[in-house]
Amino acid sequence: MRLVVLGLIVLAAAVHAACTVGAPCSAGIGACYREGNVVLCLLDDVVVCSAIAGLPVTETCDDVDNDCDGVVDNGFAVGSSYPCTVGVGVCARVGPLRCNAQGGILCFALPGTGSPEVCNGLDDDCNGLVDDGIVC
Ligand SMILES: [Ca+2]
Ligand SMILES: [Ca+2]
Ligand SMILES: [Ca+2]
Repeated sequence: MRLVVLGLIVLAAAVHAACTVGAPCSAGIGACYREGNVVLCLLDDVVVCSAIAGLPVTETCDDVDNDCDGVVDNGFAVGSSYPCTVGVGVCARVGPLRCNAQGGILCFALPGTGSPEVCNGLDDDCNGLVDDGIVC
């Protein structure tokens, strides 16, 4: 019985040269992703990998796909459907809300750089005041 199994393994490896025993492979996605090596070639694209996917856990707001469904932080009000703004005046920039590694939600954008205030009806120096400190 053991000899038959070994014979099949050799045959499969010879016919499907695309598969290489020892080549890198992986199992799982998101936080469940694990790397390993091919230990057995079966059919085209069907290999036995030494990697064993991690176990999914409840999704938390941490910029990680904890439940291993391929979507990071699903179930939280984050992503491109939830725009937010950072900065004021001409420095205001819009970005998506995202979870951070500490379990909080942040606005994923960097405010622009201000410039000296000029009389134009805009808050050029981004201090929240329009045309302040100058005479228009
Ligand atoms: Ca997820
Ligand atoms: Ca998460
Ligand atoms: Ca101004």
